[in-house]
Amino acid sequence: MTNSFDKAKLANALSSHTLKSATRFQYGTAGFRMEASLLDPVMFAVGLLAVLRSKYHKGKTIGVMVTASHNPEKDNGVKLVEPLGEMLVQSWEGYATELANATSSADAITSALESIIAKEKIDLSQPARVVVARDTRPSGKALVASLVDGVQCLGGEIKDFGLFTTPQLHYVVRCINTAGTEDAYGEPTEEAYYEKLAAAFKKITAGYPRLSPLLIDGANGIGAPAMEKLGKYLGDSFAYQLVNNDVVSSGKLNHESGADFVKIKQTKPLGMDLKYGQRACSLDGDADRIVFYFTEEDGTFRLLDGDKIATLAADFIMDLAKQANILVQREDGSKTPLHIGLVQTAYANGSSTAYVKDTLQVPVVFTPTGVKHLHHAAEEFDVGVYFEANGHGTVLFSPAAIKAFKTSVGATPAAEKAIDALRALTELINQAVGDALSDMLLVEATLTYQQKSFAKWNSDYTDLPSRQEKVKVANRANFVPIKADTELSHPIGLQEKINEQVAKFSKGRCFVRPSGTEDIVRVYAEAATREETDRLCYLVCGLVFDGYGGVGTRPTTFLP
Ligand code: NG1
Ligand code: ZN
Repeated sequence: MTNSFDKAKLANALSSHTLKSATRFQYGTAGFRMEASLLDPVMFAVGLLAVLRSKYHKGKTIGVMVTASHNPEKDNGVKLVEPLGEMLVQSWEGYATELANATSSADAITSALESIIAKEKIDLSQPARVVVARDTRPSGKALVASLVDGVQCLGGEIKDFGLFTTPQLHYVVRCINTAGTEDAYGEPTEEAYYEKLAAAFKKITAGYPRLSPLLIDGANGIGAPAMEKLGKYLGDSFAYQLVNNDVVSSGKLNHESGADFVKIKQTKPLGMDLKYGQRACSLDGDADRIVFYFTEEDGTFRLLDGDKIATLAADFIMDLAKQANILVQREDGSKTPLHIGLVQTAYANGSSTAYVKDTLQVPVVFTPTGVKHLHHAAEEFDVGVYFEANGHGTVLFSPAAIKAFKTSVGATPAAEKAIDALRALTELINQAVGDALSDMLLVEATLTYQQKSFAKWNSDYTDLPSRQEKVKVANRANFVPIKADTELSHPIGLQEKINEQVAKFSKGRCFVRPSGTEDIVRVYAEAATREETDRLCYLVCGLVFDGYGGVGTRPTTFLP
């Protein structure tokens, strides 16, 4: 067991990355995220922490993704990925915060490192392996170089995969760490990723007429070139047209485009000519979110968001399992039907929750915002379907479910076909993390198998009108969410005032929570009509702004 490191080497390496401003860093919902120009010391600290995390896991490979997802191009961010491709374990998020803030001096960083090594009993003689990738942001390359300095100064090995989508980085991390085991996830290369998805998609859709071409908005980010490459592997099995695929011009990334823009503004992206009868989708800046949409004949915009993707997927898998008569082996020796569950957050549309419970008759679990919470809850089911309304999510299959699919024999040709489709779905759906390209193919495979149009899919249930707004406040840390983000415990008194407003509206629901990725609080409202929804949202934004530290312009611009 070794617990000492070369302090002079650390001090020397830090001297090129010392924190010079008074910025306080915090590892939040999606890692560190802020203006790219502030991130250099953070990257160095993350390099150090990745080495410790790898040594803690006895040399397993740790992933680092450099991205700020749907945020503007000037921002960037970084998050750590665990050996099986999950997000960094929560108990280490505090260490990330401590180390990043300790980059102001050699003494501070040395003692922060020593304290983590002691607390976690890390044996520094273990090897350390780190892989890194980045999205198309211009700031990414230099930030990766700072990370490399951090990794190397503690003697870690680093492999740079260059430009990747976030889910591709998670995929390779899982592949590397499962190689040669019975859970082997695939070859850790970009090509193998495309090959795996394309082969599974072709298996499910074989023999069915192809759907009309899908318009894909690449948000002028990494999803665009990735889609072009995936398209080559899909060949004739999938027809699409890519727009917003300019990753060269500056300022275009996520600009009035991408999944977040489309979801929040409930309108098509810039750069897309969406005609009646066409089907479209938008990826976000790092291609881990996707939403679908179309327009009615009268031009009305219809959004098929994460809630609709979740219900489509749950319904499809339940149907296949029924046709295949899948029974899962339990630990007590019994065999019982597949236990399927759906995980949502407070941002899920109320109609979707009612549809899942009442029509699909599938249990729903609510977690706080942020996919790490949803992912965890989904692991409790044989098939755990989790999606945030914003289009970030996936479907997890338990080892027992995968075993049941592998060993089941269909009693009829139809049952055999359903089993084949279930097996292919376990290959098609990214098991590590929400993945826009994988989710896109999941939706398209489902719709192809069911020969279902977007309009038919949309008619499963009707969304209640909803609105999400941002309010800038002096200190968002004053807002403390409880009950899976549906209420606030602080500031004292605000929740009662929100409740008073909500009570005035038919089917009214409204909650306020601080964002973990932006310096704002979010206000979400739902009610029976568009007018009431907008009014409720406006009233609560006003409450927050006027009484609880609003700064800048009072948010009234969306008043009808
Ligand atoms: P914050 O900024 O904490 O609301 C946003 C999303 C989350 C999650 C993270 C990570 C909403 C309302 N919030 O978090 O769901 O996706 O970004 O990207 O969509
Ligand atoms: Zn994203």
